[in-house]
Amino acid sequence: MNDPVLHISHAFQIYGTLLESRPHGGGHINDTYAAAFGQAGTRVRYIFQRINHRIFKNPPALMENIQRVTDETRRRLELAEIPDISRRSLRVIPATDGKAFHQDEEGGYWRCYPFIEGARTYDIIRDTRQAYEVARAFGEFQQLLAGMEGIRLHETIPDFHNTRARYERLRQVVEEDPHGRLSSVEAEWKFVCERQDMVDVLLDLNARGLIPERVTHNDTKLNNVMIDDTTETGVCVIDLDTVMPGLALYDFGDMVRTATSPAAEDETDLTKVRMQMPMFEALVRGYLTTAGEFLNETEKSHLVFSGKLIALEIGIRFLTDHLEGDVYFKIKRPAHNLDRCRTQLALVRSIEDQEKEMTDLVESMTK
Ligand code: ADP
Ligand code: GN1
Ligand code: MG
Repeated sequence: MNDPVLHISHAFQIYGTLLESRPHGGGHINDTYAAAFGQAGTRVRYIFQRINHRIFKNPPALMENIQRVTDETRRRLELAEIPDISRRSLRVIPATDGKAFHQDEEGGYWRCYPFIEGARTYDIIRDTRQAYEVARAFGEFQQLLAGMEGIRLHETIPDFHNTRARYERLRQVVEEDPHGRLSSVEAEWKFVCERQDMVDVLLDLNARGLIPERVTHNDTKLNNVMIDDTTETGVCVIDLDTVMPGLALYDFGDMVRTATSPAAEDETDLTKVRMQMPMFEALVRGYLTTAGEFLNETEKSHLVFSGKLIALEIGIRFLTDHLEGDVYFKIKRPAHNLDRCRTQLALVRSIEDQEKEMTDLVESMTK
């Protein structure tokens, strides 16, 4: 059997026998497997992940971050006497040598978490309740980490949300056009160029001390929160590779990007892509219940902008990857990254069309 989990699961502190394992989830970056173990007559599942070492250059430092972050969220939940803590925060299962990861013979880095049962992730938003819950959960995650002591977390990907750097990289790739694909993306490149002024806004506000660096998740896609099957509440924030110093607005912006449109990220019918106001309202409401207590006025007044910016930023990244020959995001078909880019830019336009109403709404909810 060509199942990598078969070769590495023994290297983790897990009791019992491996019954089965299979690829799991649809993330663009890591390789994820769900594996079941027999433990004294009970079937218990775990998640195994091979960290994408090409993208995350220093997996031991990344796992040090995750260990600290999961310890801190658990400690805070315990202090607050929250029930069901083992489903509310990821827990790193140590390797047999005590490390937070195991390195296989090919140099691959593996980690293991308990499988959060009775919950699932969604790629497309279903209703306003989910939008509220996802935003509440990510806000709570930021809140739990706000007082974390010790040294600054490692930057697992430097300049991850540096939109100026993302724009400049695209410009460079456009100039080089290594795969001769530029002629088919003239419209997208023009769209981005026309919005170049946006890329410095949050960076400037941060440089001027108006919005602070915080511990943020930085990849707050809808499908990075597990939603409980029964209660429909957001139980656990997952995908912690990019938890590092960042801006709260990057997190809110990625929620707007992924939880307001009824279309898939790679939808080819762009008429389906739109920012839906009820979802946005639910996101703001959910986020403010937890993050409202620490956000400053400048952050609150840029909630709408952050959605537009992060949609543009990820659009820029998909376009860059398309021009570079699909070296970063996993693809399933030719021009997949271009399709993804187009949905992001369509979303930017939809936000622009509704910006005034969105801004009025946030004002009415924050005054
Ligand atoms: P990627 O970085 O590739 O997006 P994720 O960490 O988000 O990887 O995992 C991919 C998917 O696997 C998630 O969307 C989720 O559905 C599932 N998953 C991840 N961790 C767990 C877990 N501990 N319990 C249950 N499902 C999980
Ligand atoms: C990637 O790992 P995943 O699929 O949750 C990417 C995000 C992008 C997202 C676009 C480490 O997230 O930054 O916003 O795809 N993660 C990394 O869907 O680059
Ligand atoms: Mg993910």
